Amino acid sequence: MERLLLTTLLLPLLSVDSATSNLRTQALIFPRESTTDYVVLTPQQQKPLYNFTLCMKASTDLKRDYSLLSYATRSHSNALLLFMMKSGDYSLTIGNSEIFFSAPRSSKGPTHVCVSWESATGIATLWVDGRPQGRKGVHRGYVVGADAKIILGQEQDSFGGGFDANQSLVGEVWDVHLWDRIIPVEHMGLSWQNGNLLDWHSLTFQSSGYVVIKPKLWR
Ligand SMILES: *[C@@H]1O[C@H](CO)[C@@H](O)[C@H](O)[C@H]1NC(C)=O
Ligand SMILES: *[C@@H]1O[C@H](CO)[C@@H](O)[C@H](O)[C@H]1NC(C)=O
Ligand SMILES: [Ca+2]
Repeated sequence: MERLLLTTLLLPLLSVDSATSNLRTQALIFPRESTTDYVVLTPQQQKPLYNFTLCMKASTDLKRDYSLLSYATRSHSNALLLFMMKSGDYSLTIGNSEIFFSAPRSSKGPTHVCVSWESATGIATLWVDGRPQGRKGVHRGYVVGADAKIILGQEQDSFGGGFDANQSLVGEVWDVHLWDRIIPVEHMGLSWQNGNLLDWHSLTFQSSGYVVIKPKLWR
């Protein structure tokens, strides 16, 4: 009886926690600077990444560093981190090894960024607004672990935590897609491509703190 009561009390709480939605027309807004506002994304499959492509769109007018996507494992809090530097350079960290790409600072409005990486060669390629920004080598031979916390809005210094308000994203993100492979060059920067690990059109996520979902302002 007590157990039944507990189950009926807990179930509605648990079911609102993590949901799968089609966010095709929607953006996630992080309206304020904080260490408490973030979204945890659950991939469609948990698998180690030998290759990946990550694409996302973001809009912010921050003039400091901020995290675009933070993927932590228990052994590496920066297993995969896409981070924007105050300078306007992009930082990509793979297994705690960091490289930088200088890219044209888009004046305002949204940025569409894609990054791919291949373990066998360590080659990473950054694309901004559909244009390649160059290739660099980082952490050849590393494998991005499967058991991960994938977080938007905050940068993890530990598994699922260690947030710093100075690295939080204040702004909005949408069209986040992650593949376990390098997608063809002609598809980089096309928003209709759906990731097989993270798919904005079928996204399982859980938000914490002050995060708002609204129709996209930009395509
Ligand atoms: C990663 O990509 C390389 C070629 O780019 C391919 O040979 C390899 O099989 C891929 N690995 C996996 C696990 O998909
Ligand atoms: C945030 O950055 C500012 C300027 O660099 C610094 O003065 C402040 O102490 C930082 N705050 C935190 C919480 O790290
Ligand atoms: Ca940090």
